[in-house]
Amino acid sequence: MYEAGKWQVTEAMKEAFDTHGYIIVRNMLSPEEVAKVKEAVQDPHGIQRFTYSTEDGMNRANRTILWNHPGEDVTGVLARTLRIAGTAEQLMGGDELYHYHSKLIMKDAHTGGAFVWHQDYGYWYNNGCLYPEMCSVFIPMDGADRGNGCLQVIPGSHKLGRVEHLAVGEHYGADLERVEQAKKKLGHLYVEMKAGDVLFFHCNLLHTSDQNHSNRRRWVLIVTFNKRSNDPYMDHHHPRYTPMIKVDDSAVLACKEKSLEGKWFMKYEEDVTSPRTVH
Ligand SMILES: O=C(O)CCC(=O)C(=O)O
Repeated sequence: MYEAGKWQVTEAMKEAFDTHGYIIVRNMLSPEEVAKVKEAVQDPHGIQRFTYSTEDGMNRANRTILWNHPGEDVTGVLARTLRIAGTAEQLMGGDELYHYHSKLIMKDAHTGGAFVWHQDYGYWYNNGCLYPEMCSVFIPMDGADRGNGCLQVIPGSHKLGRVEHLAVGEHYGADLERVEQAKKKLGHLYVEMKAGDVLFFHCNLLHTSDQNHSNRRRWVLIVTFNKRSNDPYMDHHHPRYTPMIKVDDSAVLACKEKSLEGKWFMKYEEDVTSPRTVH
């Protein structure tokens, strides 16, 4: 549970992250902060202009907005706070992290698509990242539960190493035989979260989410980081090492910047992380 002004990553949190491949921090964003970030991500004149749709291969789709550099607007400031970037850095062992990319996944009411079981490193491996020394921070904008397609994880699966990934619709999915065996051995968890809770997870943690058949949308902001020491060995559609300036936690509410300059938004055809079968 997060307490403003008192937050620190403890040995117990680091141990939990190393053991299970994730930690959940409840109430890490205040309702006021969530409202501010939500207003920004919903603004039709803001990042919404960069939306594209990704089919799930099962007749549904999610809408996505992806940007490579954090920038100075509230989404970029949040990603660079000590609370988010600093916590991720400590959980990943203390080496310098840089912003790899962020995205808003819009799993809309009634129409939102699924994500097949995968590891983020299953994608990022192909980008010239030698080590699985990367992580994601999952920041729901809405309550996420079994009904509207919350994230599901296999605790401890980050220790399996990289599992083979194959094309499923417009996603790459982990080899299902491995996933089934891992579920039998390690169990499987629905990560139900309120807006304001934050999930930090390792890039080899197997995760998935179901389609959204409910009348409640499930939007999430996902911030991803790589280690400076794991600078990708080739140019690709996400940044190689770029220094990241961390900011104080108070910067979220203080942020007035609306400019999206320098964020390097991805176009649908540039996001080659996914196999493209439907256009
Ligand atoms: O939003 C979700 O349910 C999962 C997103 C995800 O796993 C991804 O974008 O790689």
